[in-house]
Formats: sequence, structure tokens, C-alpha cells
Amino acid sequence: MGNGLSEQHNFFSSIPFFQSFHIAILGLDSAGKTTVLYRLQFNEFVNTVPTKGFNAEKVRVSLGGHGTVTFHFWDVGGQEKLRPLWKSYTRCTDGIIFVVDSVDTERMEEAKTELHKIAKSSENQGVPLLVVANKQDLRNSMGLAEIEKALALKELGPANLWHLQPTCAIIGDGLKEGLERLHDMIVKRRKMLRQQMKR
Ligand code: G3D
Ligand code: MG
Repeated sequence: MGNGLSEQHNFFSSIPFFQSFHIAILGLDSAGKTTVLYRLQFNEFVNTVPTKGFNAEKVRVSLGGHGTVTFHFWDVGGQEKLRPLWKSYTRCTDGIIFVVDSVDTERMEEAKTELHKIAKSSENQGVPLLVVANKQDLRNSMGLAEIEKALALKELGPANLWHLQPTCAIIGDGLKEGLERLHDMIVKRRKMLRQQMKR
């Protein structure tokens, strides 16, 4: 039944469509950014060395219900002297992954400062943020509620979509779930922007 148009629509919507997103991976040095990247890319643990500049990788991930999605990840060195560069990599990104070392209680305040600086910069207004609570395999890692409080995530305000994801990047636990949530937030934001433009 119907005029054929709806059948055509169903036919095309059943083809997995390809999308591509730019994602910056940020966080303090040694939080596990490069481990996250290579675990996502090769699905295996790669021994990392501190990142001097940046690593850029294109990774195709099959996300449940969304077909295959291509992510262009930029993993930027987290050492203090490299942090001013973050701004250049977050310009025009679709999403940001901010990796936190859940064991590094001493530098949680520093991580919070950097995270809020990024989220509040004018270029990143409303860019979806996946906060990765990494190294959850370690015995003395902080719990999620504790990390959410320490990073003052609720203070990011309603304009910023964010999700806090526990992970163990060396095994890969939690990464796929986190990426799915980030993807959902990016799609939601695009819809919101489209609706705003129509008004
Ligand atoms: P960075 O890119 O954020 O600077 P790296 O961090 O990816 O280089 O990781 C820093 C160290 O943390 C590495 O150990 C890495 O193996 C370790 N690491 C990363 N993710 C996890 C995790 O989920 N659990 C545990 N236990 N360790 C992790 P080394 O010893 O090479 O410094
Ligand atoms: Mg690195």
C-alpha cells in the first residue's frame, strides 16, 4: 500500500549509511588517551610512549543500530606545555573525549580545571563531551559518583551534553559503550541545531 515513496524510503533507510565524525581526545598526560585510541583502532593493547605532538587515526566502528560510523580521532599530548595546542584540535570537532586517570586523586583538581576550560571556551559551546573515567581496573580507583563530583560535571550546565563512562582502556572495557553514548549525543545535538535553524 501507498504511493511507492514510502517503500523507497524504507528501502534506503535499511542501507547502513556512512557517517564521519571528528573527535578530539584530551586529558592530562598519562590518563590513558593513546591507549584508548589504539584500543579503539586495533582492538588490542598497544604499548604507548608519551605523546609529543599528536596521533591522528581514522577508525571505523560498527555501532548497534547505526551501521558503520567513521571516527577521525585526534589524540593530543597532555603535558602542560602542549595544552595550549588543544584549542586548535577542538575547533570544529563533533565531540570531545576527555580521559581521566581514576587513580590520580592528586591531579583530579587539575583535570577539572582543564576540562571546564575546554567545555566553556566559546568554540566548544555545546560540543558533546564524553568523560572517560579510565583505569577502573586498579584497586584504588575513585568511583563514578566521586569522580562526577570532583570534576563538577553538573556545573557544566544544560547547554553541554555530557556522559561519564567508566573504562579500562588496556582491556577495552566500557569504550564501545562510551562511543555509542557520544555518538547518540552528537546526533541529538545535530537535531537540536537543525530545529533551531528552522525556527
Ligand atoms: P596518555 O596518552 O594519556 O599520556 P597513555 O596515556 O595512553 O600513554 O597511558 C599512560 C599509562 O597508563 C600507560 O602505562 C598505560 O599502559 C596505562 N594505562 C592506560 N589505560 C589504563 C587502564 O585502563 N588501566 C591501567 N591499569 N593502566 C592503564 P605505562 O606503564 O606505559 O606508563
Ligand atoms: Mg599519549
